[in-house]
Parts: sequence; C-alpha cells; structure tokens
Amino acid sequence: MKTALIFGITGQTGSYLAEILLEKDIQVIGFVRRTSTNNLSRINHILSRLTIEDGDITDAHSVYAVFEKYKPDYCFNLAAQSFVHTSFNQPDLTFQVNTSGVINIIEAIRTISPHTRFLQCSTSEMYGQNYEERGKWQNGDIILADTLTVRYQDENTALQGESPYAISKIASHQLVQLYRKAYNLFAVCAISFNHESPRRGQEFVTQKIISYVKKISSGAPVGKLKLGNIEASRDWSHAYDMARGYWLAINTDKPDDYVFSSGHTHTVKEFLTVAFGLISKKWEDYVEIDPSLFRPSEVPYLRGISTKARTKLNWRPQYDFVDLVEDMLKE
Ligand code: NAP
Ligand code: F7E
Repeated sequence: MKTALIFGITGQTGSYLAEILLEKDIQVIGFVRRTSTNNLSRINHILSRLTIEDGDITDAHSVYAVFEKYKPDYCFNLAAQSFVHTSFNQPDLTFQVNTSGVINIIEAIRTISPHTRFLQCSTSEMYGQNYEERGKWQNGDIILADTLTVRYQDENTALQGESPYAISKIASHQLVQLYRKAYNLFAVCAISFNHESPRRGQEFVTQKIISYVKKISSGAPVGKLKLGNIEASRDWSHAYDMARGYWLAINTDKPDDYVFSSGHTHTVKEFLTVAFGLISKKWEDYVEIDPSLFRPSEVPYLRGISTKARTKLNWRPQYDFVDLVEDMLKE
C-alpha cells in the first residue's frame, strides 16, 4: 500500500485531497497541529480512515519525526498562513510557516526520505501586478478571445509579490525548485490560482459573501455586508478540482511546475452579482464599502493559463464559475 503525508490536511483543499487519496487506497497520514479549539471539522467524516500525527511545520523536530516514522511515497504541502490580509499584520509568522516550514519539509526529505515525491502549493499571488498580453489565441480547449487582447499569467510570467504572503511563497517556490535541481528531488510546484468551496475559510471574500447571502435568504437579521476592493479580478476554481490536479502533477515521469486555473477571470462585483442573483436579490442594496478592508498593496488582476496542465496532465476542471457559486450556496 502506498503512503501519502499531507501537511495542511485540516484546511480547505487538504480535506478534498485526503478524500481523493483514500479513494485510491492510499494510506493517508495527516499532520495536524494542536489548537485549543477543534480544527478537524473538515476531515471529521473521514477521520477513522486517516492516520493522524501531531506536529507543526515550524517545529523541525515534529517534521523530521514524521518522515523518520513513515518515509512516505508522497508528500503534499498544503500547510500555510494562507490569508493575504493577515500577512500584512503578521509577516514574521507568515514567513515562519510559509518559508521556514517548507525548508523543514524539504530538508527532511533530502536527508531522511529522498525517494519521497513532494508537491508544494505555490500561488498566483506570486505574480503580483505582472501579466502577459496576447491577441487572438486559444488555451487548450478554451478559446480565450478572437479579437480582444487577453491579459494572463502562466508558468513563464515574472514573479513580484505584493504582500508578505506572496513573498514568503516566492521564497518557498524557489527553494523547492532549487532542491529539485541541486539534490535531484522529485519536487513539484503547483501554482494555484484562487480556489474556493463550501469548506473555504470564513474570512475569504467568496465565503464572506456566501455566508451573508445565506443569512439574508433565511430571513435572519443582518446589517450591511462590508467589503473592501470589489473591483479586484480573480480566476476562481473549485478546491476539489485543484486537489485532483495535485494528484496528477505528482505522478508524472519528471517533476515540473504547473499552473492550475480556470482560464477565466471575474471581479468581486461579478461574484456578488451571481451569488445575490441566485436568491433573486441585488447586491447593491446590501453592500457597503469599508476602506479598512482595503490592503496596503493589492493584486488587481489574475487570470491563469493552464495549458501546460491541460496538455501534459490532461487536467480539466469539473466546476465552472457559476457551478462553484451554486455549490457554495447550496451546502
Ligand atoms: P487553508 O484552508 O488556510 O488551510 C491551511 C492549512 O495549513 C490548515 O490545515 C492549517 O491548519 C495548516 N497550517 C497552518 N499553519 C500550520 C503550521 N504551523 N503547522 C502545520 N499546519 C499548519 O488553505 P487552503 O485554501 O486549503 O490552501 C492550501 C494551500 O494552497 C496553502 O498553502 C495556500 O497558501 C495555497 N493556495 C491556496 C489558494 C486558494 O485560493 N485557496 C490559492 C493558491 C495557493 P489549521 O486547520 O490548524 O489552521
Ligand atoms: O481576496 C478583495 C481582496 O482574501 C480576494 C488566498 O487563498 O487566493 C487567496 O488570496 C479579493 C482581493 O483572496 C474583501 O482585496 C474585497 O482582491 O478572498 P481573498 P486572495 O487575497 O485573492 C490566493 C491565490 C492565495 O494564494 C491565498 O492563499 O477580494 N476583497 N473585499 C476582499 N477580500 C476579503 N478577504 N475580504 C473582504 O471583505
């Protein structure tokens, strides 16, 4: 039986990945940190089928110990301080988790378990305000534009972080690439664009909107929905589709980096229109702009081109934008 170690199994995407691996009869080891409140809610339904080990990726002893014990076939690192807004207030913690934590993992693989195939979750935030431009062309099976110029990011777009989160992820991304080259490790970087689901954390904009829409549709008394920059454009996918991509990316002949994205972009305003539209309401009647929710520095536009993952891994997302909003609302 193959073994897979997941860092970040209690998070949104880690929980979907665990389900996918269990379906493949893989022994799933979940590395879970101690918290004073329950952090197992996303994996409660599969807990009896998982092997749970306590630890924290900033604690090298616990990371090394889990590799000594299992020397797993696969290791997926989804653990992170993943909220961009918080990274401005807690940059040090963000670097400890997102960068030093990754060093602990890849050093443990290098020294204890070099046969382990490793996947690091990198992010479209690494591009910051950079993008490429191109006219009439096609992305695998998606026709992007006939006449308009398309702005997009792919594996070749230059990195320039606009937040401590992004910069911590650039450092870990490049460390993983370095370990792949210098030590010949099977190390993959998945450059994921935004992904959401009913399991998304409450502070992210999509879940914040969906929670509010659910409240008004149930008739619960609510004040205005306070939001920041609703002009920002994001390329949103479903977290389940991302987790499917991670499995494909770690099972190739040669380790590489892959963008995972829908290929479409929508503003937060468009997300509001679809979510409120599903309960026949107009968001303009409920939303108030709160300047304190703007970030010191913003990523205004993301649209990922995942031609490489679509052609080399045969990856296709199963959910489109409206499916995603509907799935989040129905749960
Ligand atoms: P998430 O819901 O915030 O989950 C983060 C996970 O990391 C949780 O399991 C959390 O544990 C764990 N964690 C945090 N600090 C830890 C520490 N010190 N030691 C051990 N575990 C720790 O994030 P997600 O949405 O599933 O994203 C998964 C990964 O993809 C992250 O690396 C994120 O940066 C990256 N990513 C996400 C997106 C997106 O749009 N979702 C896009 C690009 C990249 P607790 O449950 O105990 O908090
Ligand atoms: O913000 C704007 C905000 O916090 C999306 C993480 O998973 O994806 C995620 O990062 C946009 C931004 O996600 C509010 O300014 C407006 O432009 O949902 P978010 P994010 O920052 O894009 C990347 C790829 C990751 O890697 C990250 O881990 O929405 N926005 N008003 C707001 N955002 C929030 N959270 N709350 C608001 O009230």
